[in-house]
Amino acid sequence: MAVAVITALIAIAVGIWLSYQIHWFPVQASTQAKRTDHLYHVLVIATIPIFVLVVSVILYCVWQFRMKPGEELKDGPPIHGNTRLEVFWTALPTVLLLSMVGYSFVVLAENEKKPAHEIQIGVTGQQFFWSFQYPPSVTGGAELNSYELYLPVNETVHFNMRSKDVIHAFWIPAFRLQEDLVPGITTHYRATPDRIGEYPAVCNLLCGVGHSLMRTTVHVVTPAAFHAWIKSQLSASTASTTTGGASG
Ligand SMILES: [Cu+2]
Repeated sequence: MAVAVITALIAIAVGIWLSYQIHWFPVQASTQAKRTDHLYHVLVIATIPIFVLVVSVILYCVWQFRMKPGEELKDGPPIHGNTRLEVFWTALPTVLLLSMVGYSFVVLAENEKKPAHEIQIGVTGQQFFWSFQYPPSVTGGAELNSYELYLPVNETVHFNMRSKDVIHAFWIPAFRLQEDLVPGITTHYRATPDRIGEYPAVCNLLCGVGHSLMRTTVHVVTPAAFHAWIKSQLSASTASTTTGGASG
């Protein structure tokens, strides 16, 4: 018994150590990503002792209660119920599950909380590309429609997502956020990018033959670079309309 307990404790320790060595996810580029990853790691650590316990009980029973020579026609002892054991194996998973669900709920609520200040950006999905709408409240001028997604760092953005045809899903792995785009309704999520860089945004629902090409890049830049980009896009779009839109 002592050997079994020590082996189990070593297995738990090795499992938890391994969970720190494995890089589960891409780089964290939003405050939501940090909370989500922390939640994930807590869940992994909570499940390691349970996994070891279950496997230990299985191995012990396989070894202890195996059929020995001469027992081929024997039946097991007639046992009916064990109240203490049944209460234990109902109460423990209930407490564990409720605490994990509770923590997940807190993280979700925290990720979706409306901050004092946020910017609105429209996301349009269609077979097989993305476009982004920056309203006058963001551009300080006319509304801007672009095929590029630029975001200012450390500013919460509220995405308003619409689909023109079928269901798509707007997934930014580095932000750990994803939501479906459903024709006829507008869906939302909030992201607070907190790391300057370029990250992929991917359609994560099979939407047709061009689905695998439905990707773009999220550019997280300084607020100054963001406003400079908006300005350059606005002047480019007015230039193309005044010259008759040669580029189409
Ligand atoms: Cu798609």
